[in-house]
Amino acid sequence: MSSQNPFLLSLGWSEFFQSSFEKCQLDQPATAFAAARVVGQERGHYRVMVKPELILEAVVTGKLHKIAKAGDAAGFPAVGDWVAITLSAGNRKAEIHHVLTRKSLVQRKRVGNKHQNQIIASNVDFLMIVTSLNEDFDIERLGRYVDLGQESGVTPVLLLTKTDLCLDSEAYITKINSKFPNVKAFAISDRDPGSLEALQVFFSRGMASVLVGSSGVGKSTLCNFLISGDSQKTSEVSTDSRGKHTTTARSLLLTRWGGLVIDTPGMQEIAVVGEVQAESFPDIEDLILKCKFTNCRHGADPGCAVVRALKDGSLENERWQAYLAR
Ligand SMILES: Nc1nc2c(ncn2[C@@H]2O[C@H](COP(=O)(O)OP(=O)(O)OP(=O)(O)O)[C@@H](O)[C@H]2O)c(=O)[nH]1
Ligand SMILES: [Mg+2]
Ligand SMILES: [Zn+2]
Repeated sequence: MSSQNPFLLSLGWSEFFQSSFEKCQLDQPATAFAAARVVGQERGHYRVMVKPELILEAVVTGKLHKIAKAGDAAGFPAVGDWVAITLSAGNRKAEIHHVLTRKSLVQRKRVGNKHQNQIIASNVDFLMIVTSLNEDFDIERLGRYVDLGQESGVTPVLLLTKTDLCLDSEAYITKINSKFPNVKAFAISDRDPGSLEALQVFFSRGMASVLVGSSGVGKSTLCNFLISGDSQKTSEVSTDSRGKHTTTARSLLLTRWGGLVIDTPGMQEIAVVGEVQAESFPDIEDLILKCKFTNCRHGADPGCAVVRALKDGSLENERWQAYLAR
């Protein structure tokens, strides 16, 4: 594994990750690891990029699962992570043995679970805080996102979308500049490609960004422009009952300028600290999959993984109640 591997370099590999990788390899000389980057994650299933155009389904090894489980959510791989893998199933699947040391980590507190934070993205340079210039605009919430970026070691950037629908974008910009003098802010619209070209510096080769913000503000629309017609996009969106395309999983994509971007689901999933928002429960959904019966009612049914987890304390009752009340 050479640090000069052009493919790895184009994906953001550096000496920093190389040395973490070498350490894993030294600790386990009998296993030949390859480096890969986590580009997708949904409910305990991962997708890792191993080579250009080669994305494999991946799971964590039992050993890593055990170690991660004993700590907090940060022990599990997240989108953006570099990982040490081996190939399995005739090179069609990957097993993740180690998460390489992270350069940065954006994470959130979970509603109803003090011990399990929610990882938004790892190893990114910019936290792109997306808000549309309408009902969604909430300067206090933007402030919490800015704080989150700063606490995570990631530079926050404000993207004000849908300027085409707003008569006084200038007023918003003035307000934002006075409230956040040290944060760069851009007014953009997907109807105005020129406004998007201004973002090139953040999405160039060697840079990685994560898009966060409420549902419907235009994160995926921006992503679409950034990846310009990459077919991966469509696999990441599902149509909900109202016929709305909404992002359901995090994914890392290569931009037209050679940088990387991570799209995330909107606020239904990402709860801002201090705000009680509906959120997803991937840990509980994973548990439910382990119940003996598919129609388990998570009460008196035998072999219930939820009841077991509540008993052994790995699932807090508070979090289970939050799930039930969602
Ligand atoms: N007028 C206008 N509409 C836009 C703009 N950007 C996005 N939209 C529209 O806003 C709607 C929501 O956009 P998405 O990109 O799916 O929003 P999202 O932030 O990814 O939403 P979630 O995946 O649910 O978090 C779509 O109908 C877009 O066409 C814009 O600049 N101007
Ligand atoms: Mg989306
Ligand atoms: Zn059950």
